[in-house]
Order: sequence, then structure tokens, then C-alpha cells
Amino acid sequence: MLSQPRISPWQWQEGEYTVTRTMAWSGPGCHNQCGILVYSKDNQVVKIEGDPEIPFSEGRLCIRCLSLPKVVHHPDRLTYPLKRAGKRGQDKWDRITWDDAYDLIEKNVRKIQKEFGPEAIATLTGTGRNITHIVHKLSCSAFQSANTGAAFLSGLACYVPKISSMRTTFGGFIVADCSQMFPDRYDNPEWVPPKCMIIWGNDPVVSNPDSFMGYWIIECMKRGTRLIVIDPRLTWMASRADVWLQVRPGTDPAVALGLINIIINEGWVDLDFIDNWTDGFDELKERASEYTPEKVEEISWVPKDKLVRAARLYAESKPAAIQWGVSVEQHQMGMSTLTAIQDLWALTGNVDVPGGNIVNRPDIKYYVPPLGWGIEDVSPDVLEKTLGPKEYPFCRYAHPDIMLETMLTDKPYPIKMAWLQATNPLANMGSDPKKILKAMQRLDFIVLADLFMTPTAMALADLVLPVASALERNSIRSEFVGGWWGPVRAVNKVIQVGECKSDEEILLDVGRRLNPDSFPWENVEQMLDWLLKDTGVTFKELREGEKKPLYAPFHYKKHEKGMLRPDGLPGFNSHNGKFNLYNPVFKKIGLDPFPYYEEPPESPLSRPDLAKEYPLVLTTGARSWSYFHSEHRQVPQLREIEPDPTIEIHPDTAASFNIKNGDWVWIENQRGRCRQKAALTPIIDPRVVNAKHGWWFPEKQDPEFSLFGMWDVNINQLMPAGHNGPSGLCAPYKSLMCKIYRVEN
Ligand SMILES: Nc1nc2c(c(=O)[nH]1)N[C@H]1C(S)=C(S)[C@@H](COP(=O)(O)OP(=O)(O)OC[C@H]3O[C@@H](n4cnc5c(=O)[nH]c(N)nc54)[C@H](O)[C@@H]3O)O[C@H]1N2
Ligand SMILES: Nc1nc2c(c(=O)[nH]1)N[C@H]1C(S)=C(S)[C@@H](COP(=O)(O)OP(=O)(O)OC[C@H]3O[C@@H](n4cnc5c(=O)[nH]c(N)nc54)[C@H](O)[C@@H]3O)O[C@H]1N2
Ligand SMILES: [Mo]
Repeated sequence: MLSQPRISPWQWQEGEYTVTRTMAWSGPGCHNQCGILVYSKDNQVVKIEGDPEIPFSEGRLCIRCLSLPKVVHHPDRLTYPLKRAGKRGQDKWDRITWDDAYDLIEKNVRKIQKEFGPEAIATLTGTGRNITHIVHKLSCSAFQSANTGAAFLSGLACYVPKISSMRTTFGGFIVADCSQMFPDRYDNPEWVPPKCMIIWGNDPVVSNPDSFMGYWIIECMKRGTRLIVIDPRLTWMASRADVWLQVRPGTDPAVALGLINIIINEGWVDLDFIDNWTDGFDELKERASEYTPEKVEEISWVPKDKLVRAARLYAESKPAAIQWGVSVEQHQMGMSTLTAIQDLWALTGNVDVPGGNIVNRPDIKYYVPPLGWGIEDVSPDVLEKTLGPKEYPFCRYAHPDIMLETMLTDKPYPIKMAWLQATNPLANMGSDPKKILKAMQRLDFIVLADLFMTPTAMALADLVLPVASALERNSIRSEFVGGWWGPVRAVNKVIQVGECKSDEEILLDVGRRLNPDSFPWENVEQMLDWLLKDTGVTFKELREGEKKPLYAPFHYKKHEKGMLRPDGLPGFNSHNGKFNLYNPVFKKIGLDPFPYYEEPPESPLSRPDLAKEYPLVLTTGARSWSYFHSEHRQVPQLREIEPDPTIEIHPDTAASFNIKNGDWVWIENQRGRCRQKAALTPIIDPRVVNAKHGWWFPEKQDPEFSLFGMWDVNINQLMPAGHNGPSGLCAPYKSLMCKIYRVEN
């Protein structure tokens, strides 16, 4: 049982305002659980402040949280269920009641289940908002199908590669240690700051990804941490780094292998850790020896002396940590990059030591809700038909690219219905959105649950459900994916907007209609109590003691203490008890289990023919301060910061194409084109351009098929679907080719 002293109330009065202590983690979207104080009066939120007593965020807030009042009370919010009245793509809708909406859902689900089997229903979602477990339970228990997962995120190229890689090489999940495991944070006597951190393909001050706050690194820097940044762009952190490796997009495995090679050659390895806890050192040494600094420079454009300096700084700093971003897995060779980075932790003995890379939350009982919630409701023969796990051993549920092909071809069986919740795949998540449109237009029934009308809803949904924001919702911080760590906390409802229902309410309503045995709860609070059962507190107790969130006990060096394996023996929770320096699953399926480098299939080196027409390397989607993916474009104070989609171009490159700052430019390759505004900047390599993702214009409301101007600016039209890495994971969101030219009016 976890302890949680009650210190102060969760709600109080301040003058005319009620102040509610809660947490903001979707909707709108983000990856975190920052503590907020919500000032409200008469069902209106007027102000948000950071809650200084929540150790996760210590009162810090980003501009999107500060703008929450403008988001939740935005006139464009969906406030009642809508049933399509015209053709798909047309802005014609009928207002209906929730009961009518549920009748429609029930009728369609039962019909499809009976005629085509539950597997004909796909339930798709976006990145880890605070509802991943809800969508999973809905799919498995209400629809009784395991065809669920990320909405056309090609190669599951966000986090799934990391989770899969770590689960199979050493059986755990690792994060950089910035003291986040302790409620007393930097003052905890067991913790020390990393002497050095590598920030790899990550811009955490902007993105705060995966429940990891960028400012934690700055707190470490104040305590002496030095930085190495590996990024094609000079980010805020790169500008403060001891060493910045300006890598060519997609060549990260070569850089990682180069670092490994230098560290082994110079004798900077931690022999004790290698001998006692790892497997595969000799083979790794041999493999890495192919990656001399000269060769790595040729591949990656990283000068060899800088590579050596980075290797020395990382290896000689004890402890040291690596913080990695999504850019390491958004290339076909992403799995190689991940194995090689994991090898770096092990070679330098930085695994599960204070200030190193720590194994978080080994104890399954602190996962709320349980992993795979509802999967027992999928019958074995339906489970067997899930699109993905048979083809790709790392895939547990639906594989996005296989799902897309199946929707297009009805092979091996037809998909008839899709339920989309918290995702906008046409504008943002999917590669090749025109293919997605074509595939989904073939379905009989599409439901979409969101806070706003989106291009995807407009193009495809037959029924749109209005969803409550984080301020309109009773919930708990959940931990579903098995990697995002955060203390268990309450989300407390402050206001009601229109007829909006929370994702929890929708789950419970739909579940109780379709399969009441698996939804034995009368209301959301009972369901939350059930979810919390192993922690020893109820939702009400969690809320009322909100000041101190639930922290699970944390220990270092768990592999030495027998704390990682179910049998209680020392070692790691892998097939051989070791931290494997290769991927055992790759070995099992006949792939090269050690990291290696292969040129991206579309690069100036692999395709000199294409390079004549498309000379620039294209990376996309570096995160914006004011937006979470395709969200927030409606909010004037956020839009003001970034009014239009922009493509970063080096001034020399721009000059050679006669492009000036602020010009609209076409970005084009063999698959299509879109336009964005030129942002001239010396922070980017002249051979590389960086385009924004997730753009549409909510203000462009046209009743006939315009989809809010989305096709004009959607960079994902230049990306292929189904071009995955060898194991079915990873995809080239960040390594393609393009040309740019000015839009002539
Ligand atoms: N504000 C905001 N925050 C977000 C999101 C958002 O949309 N907005 N999205 C969330 C999601 S789902 C995710 S996955 C995370 C991602 O968050 P991050 O991991 O920070 O991802 P990005 O900002 O896309 O890219 C990080 C850095 O990688 C660099 N980069 C690009 N290509 C390469 C490459 O080939 N190699 C290397 N080494 N670096 C490269 C970019 O220049 C950029 O500085 O952010 C989350 N947080
Ligand atoms: N070109 C390019 N494309 C990319 C990326 C890139 O780097 N480059 N990054 C990719 C990555 S890493 C990811 S993870 C995907 C992310 O893709 P998604 O997670 O699908 O993000 P969005 O497309 O913005 O769709 C999210 C929708 O959910 C709604 N929403 C927000 N919160 C809630 C909630 O609590 N409940 C419900 N029901 N709805 C909510 C929002 O209003 C929004 O319409 O994008 C990918 N797309
Ligand atoms: Mo992501």
C-alpha cells in the first residue's frame, strides 16, 4: 500500500473564485501530468496557475496549459452529438441526443459483429493521451475485437519501437534519471545529477515527451550536468552543449556504432558490468569496429574529432545518462539505433545507477490500470485474427500499415467499422493520407470522438461525439503503455461544457450497452475505484489527499538485488537474465540481432538518381511550443506565436533557390507536394530542410469538401505508408528527399 498524507484541501475559495487542484493531461493533448490550479466561477474557467507543490512539474506550466480557459470555452467546441446529414466530406450534420447516438452505435456494432465478426471493427487512437487504456478496453470488452492501436502511424514509429526494444533485450523500461522517481526530487540523498547527458534526436524543452519534462534537464545543468546534443538542428540545448553533433537525418545508427567503437577501443568500458550482467560483448566489439570515426563522418556528416570528443565526455563522466526522442525511431533503421544506444548505457555501466539511465517501476502492481485491460474479452479465434502480431513479433495489437492495406483490399477479411478517439490521422498521424482517405471511405460506419471538429471527422465520420476536456472530467493519471512513469494522481472535474462527456463516461455507456458483464460499474467513480484497487486508495481519497501524489518506492541497482525478475533472482528480466547487447527476437526471426547501419532507402547516397530532382534531405515534425500535433490551431493566443506552417531552410540554400524569408514555398517529391512558409535560419544544415506537421486551418470553414485547407499544407503527403524497418517497426517520418520552389501567384 502506498502512503499519502493529507495536507491540504483539493478545492478552496479565493475571493469570488473556486480554486481546484487537479492535473492536465488530455484533452487537449500532451504527454504529461502537470499540476494545475484552476480558478473558476459560475461554470467558467478564468485562469490556470501551476501547482508549485506537485513534484512532477513544481509549478511550471507551458503556454498550452496557461491557455486552457481559451481552449475549453472555445466557440468551436463540439457540444452535442452530430450525425452526418450529407455526404462524407460535406459540412452537413444533424444534432442528435446521446441516446440516439448510442442506439446507432449499438445497432451497427451488433450487425457487424454478427455478419462479419468482431474483428471487422477497428478502434484507433493517437499518441499516449490519458485515455490509451480506455480505448483498449472499449475495443476488447465492448466490441470484443483486438484490432486496436495507433491510427495509421506507419511502423508504429513512436515509442512502440523503444518499448519493444527494451522489453526484448533486457525486459524492462529505462529513462534518464533526473530525480523524478522521488517526491523530494533533487534533495533526495540517494540521487546525484548526471555529470553528462546525451540529448539524442530530442528537443525536450519544447516537447516534454513521454512524461519526461525538459526543464528537469535544466535543473540538472544548474547542478553541473554537461550536454552532448545529437541533432541536425541547433536546438536550445544544442546551443548550450559542450559538443553538438549535427547529424544527417537517418544516420543515427552509424553515430551510435561509432561512439561504441571509440569507447571500446579506448578502453573506457565498465568491465565489471560487461562481465557480470551482459551478453554479446565480443560480437558487438567486432561489429562496432567497422565504424571508424572516418567512416562515420562520411556517412553522418559528423566531424570525426567531434565524435571522439563526445565519446570521451560521455564515457569519462560518471554517472552519465542518455535522453532520447522520437527522432531516433522515425527512420527505417530505428531499431538498430535503439539497440546501439542501449548498448552505450551498458558499456559505460550507467544502468540503474543514480544519475544514469534507470529502470523505472519494475513492480507491475503499480500499473493503473492493468496492462492489456479487457483483452480477456476477446475470444481466442478473434484474437488470432488480429492484424499484425502474426506478421510481426513485436506487434501486440493492430499494425497500422497492415490495417491500412486490409481496409483497402478486404484481405484477409473486410474491416467494416472504425472508431476513432483522440486522433486526427488524415491531418497528422498517418503517412500517405490520401491512401488513408481512400481506404476509410470503404467502411460502412465510422464514429469519431473529439473535442473539436477536425479534418478527419469532416472527411469521414458518420457520427461525431463531443468529448470533455481535462477540466470537465473525473479521472486518474493512468499508466498503460508500461513505460511512462508518473505518480498516480486524481483528475478533478471543475466545469461542464454543453453535453460533452468524458472518455470514461463514453466507455462506460457504450460498454454497459454492448457487454454489461465486463462493465459492472454504475458510474465512473466506481470504475476509477476498481482501477485503483491495488494501490489501497479510492478515487475520493486520492482526490482529497491530492497534495502528495502516490509515489511507488524506488530502488537503484535492482538487478543486483533480485528486484527485476519474477523469480526473485539477481539479473535482468530477459530470457537469459542478462542485459543483452543485441536483440534476441531479431535473432529468433532470422534478422541481424546486432546494430548495423544501412542507408535510408531514400537519401542522396542511396538514390543519386532521385537526388537530381529532389536534392534536399527532408526531416519533419520538430515540435512547436504552441501546438500539440494537429491541435490548438483555433486558439488565437497560440496561433499568434506560429500563425502558419513553416519550413526551416538554411539562408544559403534559400538563396540558391531564390527564396526569401516568409515566401510560401512548394515542398515536393515523387509522391506529392504541399506548401509552407519559408523560415530562413542558420540553425539547420544547408543540405537539410525541416517541415512542420499537423497543419490545417480551422477558420477555413467551407461547407463543401475543403477539409479546412488541410491538403494544401499536409507534409505527410510526401511520405509513404508501409515502408517499415525489417521488423515491421519504424518508418521514415524524418528521412526523405524533396525539392523546394517558390509558390508563384
Ligand atoms: N509541444 C508539443 N509537444 C509534444 C508534441 C507536440 O506535437 N507538441 N508531440 C508529442 C509526441 S507524440 C512526441 S513523439 C514527442 C516527440 O518529441 P521529440 O522527441 O522532442 O521530437 P521532435 O521535436 O520531433 O524531434 C526532436 C529533435 O530531433 C531532431 N531530428 C530530426 N531528425 C533527426 C534525425 O534524423 N536524427 C536526430 N538525431 N535528430 C533528428 C529535430 O531537429 C528535433 O530537434 O513530443 C511530444 N510532445
Ligand atoms: N510529418 C510528421 N507526422 C507526424 C509526426 C512527425 O514527427 N512528423 N509525429 C507522429 C507522432 S510521433 C505521433 S504520436 C502522431 C500523433 O498523432 P495524434 O495523437 O493522432 O494527434 P492529432 O492528429 O493531433 O489528433 C489528436 C486529436 O485528439 C483530440 N483530443 C485531444 N485530447 C483528447 C482526449 O483526451 N480525448 C479525446 N477523445 N480526444 C482528444 C484532439 O482534439 C485532436 O483532434 O503524429 C505523427 N505524425
Ligand atoms: Mo509520438
